[in-house]
Amino acid sequence: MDSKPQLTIWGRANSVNVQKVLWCLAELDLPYHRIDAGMQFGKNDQADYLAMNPNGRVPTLVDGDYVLWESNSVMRYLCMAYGQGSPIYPQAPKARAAVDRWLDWTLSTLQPVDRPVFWGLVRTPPEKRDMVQIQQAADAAGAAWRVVDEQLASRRFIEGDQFTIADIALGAFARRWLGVEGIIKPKRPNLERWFGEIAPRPAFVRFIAPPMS
Ligand SMILES: N[C@@H](CCC(=O)N[C@@H](CS)C(=O)NCC(=O)O)C(=O)O
Repeated sequence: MDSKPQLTIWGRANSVNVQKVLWCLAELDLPYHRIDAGMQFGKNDQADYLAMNPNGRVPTLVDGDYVLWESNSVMRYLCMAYGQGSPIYPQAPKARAAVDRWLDWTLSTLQPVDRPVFWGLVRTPPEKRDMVQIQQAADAAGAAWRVVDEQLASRRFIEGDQFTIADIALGAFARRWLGVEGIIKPKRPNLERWFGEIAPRPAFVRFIAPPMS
């Protein structure tokens, strides 16, 4: 595999799914070029973009003539292609599968309940917010975060002593959950302890910590 990749990421930097990929790239110390696309930047509804990603969603990775969409798959690919055995995506089957399940879990379980909370409180003007619906979604999100909190009760990172791309996927969503205000959230002390540990990482500071929009 080429040791000097020519990577392009399509996607706006305030998208949680783009943020995960940018964080992963930084952890792997990989150079890349990012092109704004999605929401106010448009482009993702254009034929050229849809030819790369028929979902019309961001992010999309372009690596030479190879094109890949789905943020978690992009993170896995970057680790496998350019991570040179990086511990952020362990190779042993059990350890790798344990990381993978959190990537699946964020998409299948967490994102559906995070989305209404984030959109309601960050991307909807106060006068248009349905606080009853937002709190219902927040209750469901709080229940989902309990699973993470319990896992973290006996682990430094989500899968043990090693920071992995599972911490990236969860950390990008945790920044939103812990960052929104105006809802009742259950106390999750292990989650907060873990968050305090990942938040100083330079890639988190650069890509995840900036104000939500
Ligand atoms: N499962 C996909 C979801 C992609 C997705 O829904 N991206 C959102 C942003 S987080 C999007 O493209 N929204 C439309 C837009 O930005 O115009 C992934 O993880 O890549």
